Amino acid sequence: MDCPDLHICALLDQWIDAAGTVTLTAHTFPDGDALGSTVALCRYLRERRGKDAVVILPNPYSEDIAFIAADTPVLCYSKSPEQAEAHIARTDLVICLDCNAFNRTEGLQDILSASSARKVLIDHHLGPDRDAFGLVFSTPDISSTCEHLFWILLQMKDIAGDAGKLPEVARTALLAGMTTDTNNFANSVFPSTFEMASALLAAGTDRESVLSHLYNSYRENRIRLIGYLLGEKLRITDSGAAIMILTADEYRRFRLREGESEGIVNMPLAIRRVRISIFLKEYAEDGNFHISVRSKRGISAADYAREFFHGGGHELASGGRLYYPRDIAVPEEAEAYVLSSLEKFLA
Ligand SMILES: [Mn+2]
Repeated sequence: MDCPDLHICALLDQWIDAAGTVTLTAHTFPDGDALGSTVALCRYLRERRGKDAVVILPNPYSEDIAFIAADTPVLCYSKSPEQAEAHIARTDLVICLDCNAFNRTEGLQDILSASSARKVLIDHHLGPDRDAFGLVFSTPDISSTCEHLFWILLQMKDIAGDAGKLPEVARTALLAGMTTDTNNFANSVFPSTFEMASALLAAGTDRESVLSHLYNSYRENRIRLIGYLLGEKLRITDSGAAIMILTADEYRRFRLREGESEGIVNMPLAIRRVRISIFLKEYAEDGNFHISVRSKRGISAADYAREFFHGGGHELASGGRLYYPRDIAVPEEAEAYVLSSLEKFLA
């Protein structure tokens, strides 16, 4: 892999040396890559550099990925705001991972923006908010933030290219985050992604355990939900768009927990004639719809999410929101909105 910019790696090394207390943060509704990258960097900073480093996430992550955190100190701002604010108040260095701007950190946005600490961005989404950070590591040409962080960590003086010097929990977290963002090597995979995996395996990281946690540890509810959605709810348009809408009512009926509908949006892409897949989840807490979009090569999920759902993300994997009454008058109009947006977009 082309090394990340050596000059800014050296600066990051110096900024870490100069810091006593560090805050690691990531985007709202943290996924495996967000949790994996913050946990990995936290463990490195604590175990190798002796820093008072804490992961502070906007809200809780799902149980499916809890194994990644192991015994790392992780605070959820929505659950323990006082503790989180106290740590940020004494923080010298804020590192924002898998998140291109503080406005994706929900309640943390104002506190982080106002903090006088030095700020670093490590990410792989399009459109980083460069002005908000003193150091920016940003490239979309990489599998995941975990991979990006891996190559940056190898440039640190004490690691010097030897993945075996990374703490074990950090190595596992990096492998897990990359695995979730690539759907286990199915998308966004670069030659460097295999190199990273190879180096982590050579260092003794237990991939079978990671895979077992990620793919063979679901609750029965999720699998029953998949059967229901694919059997009863999936609609495929003549233009090759797959649409699934999960209502707040169904969410309750299946007793789902946060994150348990994650990844279902990918499934209709297995159908030959499907070119783009849209998954809407009515979110009971704010009443709006959370949208996930996945597409096959040649169709931009990012453009679609940006144009119609106040969102964005990666070329083939992105997300957004559908608000009412701003975008639609009542929740029941969601499907009609999606159908008309698709007609415009695929025309
Ligand atoms: Mn990511």
